[in-house]
Amino acid sequence: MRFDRIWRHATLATLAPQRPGMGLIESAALAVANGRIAFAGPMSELPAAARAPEQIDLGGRLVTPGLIDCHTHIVFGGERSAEFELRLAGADYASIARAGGGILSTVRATRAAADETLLITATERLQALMDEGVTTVEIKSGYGLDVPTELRMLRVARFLGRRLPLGVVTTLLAAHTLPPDTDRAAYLSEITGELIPRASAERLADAVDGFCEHIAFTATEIRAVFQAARAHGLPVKLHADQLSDGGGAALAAEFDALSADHLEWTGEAGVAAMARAGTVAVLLPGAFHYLRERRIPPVAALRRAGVPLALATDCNPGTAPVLSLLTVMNLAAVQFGLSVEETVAGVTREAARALGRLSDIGTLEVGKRADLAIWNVDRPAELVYWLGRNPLQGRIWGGR
Ligand code: DI6
Ligand code: FE
Repeated sequence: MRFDRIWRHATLATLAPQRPGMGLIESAALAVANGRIAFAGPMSELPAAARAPEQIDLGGRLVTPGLIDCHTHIVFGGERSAEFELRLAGADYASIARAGGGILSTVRATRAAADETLLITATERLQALMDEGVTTVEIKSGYGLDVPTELRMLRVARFLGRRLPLGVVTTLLAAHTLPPDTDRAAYLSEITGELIPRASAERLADAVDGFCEHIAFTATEIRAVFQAARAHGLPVKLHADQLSDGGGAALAAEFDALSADHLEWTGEAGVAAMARAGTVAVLLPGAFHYLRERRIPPVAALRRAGVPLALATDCNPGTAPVLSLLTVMNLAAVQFGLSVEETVAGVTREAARALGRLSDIGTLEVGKRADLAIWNVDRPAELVYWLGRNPLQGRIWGGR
């Protein structure tokens, strides 16, 4: 039986849903063929006739699915450290945004940035994530806020997915905030009548997102955006209940959203609606940390309701200039009370689910992409325990 590569003496954290916990298999083997997992199980069950030109003994090291960062705004121009200093001196995010800073500050920088600049700066940030074993990243638009720049951002994201050894999933977030000097109704018509149809027709976006918040768009406005997304066959996700309970989680669930993200202010009704719809909760402790939030998402209620929990960096220049998914796992455990198992699942299986890609990535199961992370640790908890240590031993993308 011929494979391309076989890893032996591994400890596999399969995250296979039918296995308990993280689906750990000790003294395991994993074999790949044509970029796909062809065997993942006890070495004793590997066929005796298994052959491969390359066979690696891992000496018991941990192997997880490649990490998945399912919520980023990683393509953008400029940076906002000056705003960060203002916030350290007592200014708050919402008042900076209302004064024309915040997202709009990055919109001005992104509109002025050449494609090459956006590519170079995003590549540098993506490399930091890949250095920690990330094999798939979701990239949102949302700093263009006009048709040409929103589409340009999505094209840059697609180009990054072609140029780098990395899976890239794109999301149109034109409904991020109202662009300056623009009529609300006119901009929403531009989103629903031009941006979504073109992003769909040109296959630039895999989903549509929005920011449902008092400093951005109302539930009624987001509903119109989601109706247009549905009309053009695009799934939706939502920045929901981040700074206030605007009913975002329930609105996301109403449209069977892939995910509702942030959720610091989500109430019981929103949790129940998400559970009914199968909408994934994407928790973003990086933004919680940078905004000095005091109210954590309703993790216990989400857990009781069986809502899947995913984690992501939310990498963006304003509320989460975060380039470490391992740090996010630690923050989620320490600040939000997630278990080690929940944090590892949150950046693998559940992150894949939040992207609608669980059939292809997110677990170590036969037939899935051979996206793997090999760790120089004895226990999975060591991935969450350290701050500032990167124990990645090897990153495998598509079996290579
Ligand atoms: N919520 C956030 O935390 C980011 N966007 C959003 O909808 C903030 C983006 C920024 O401040 O640039
Ligand atoms: Fe975000």
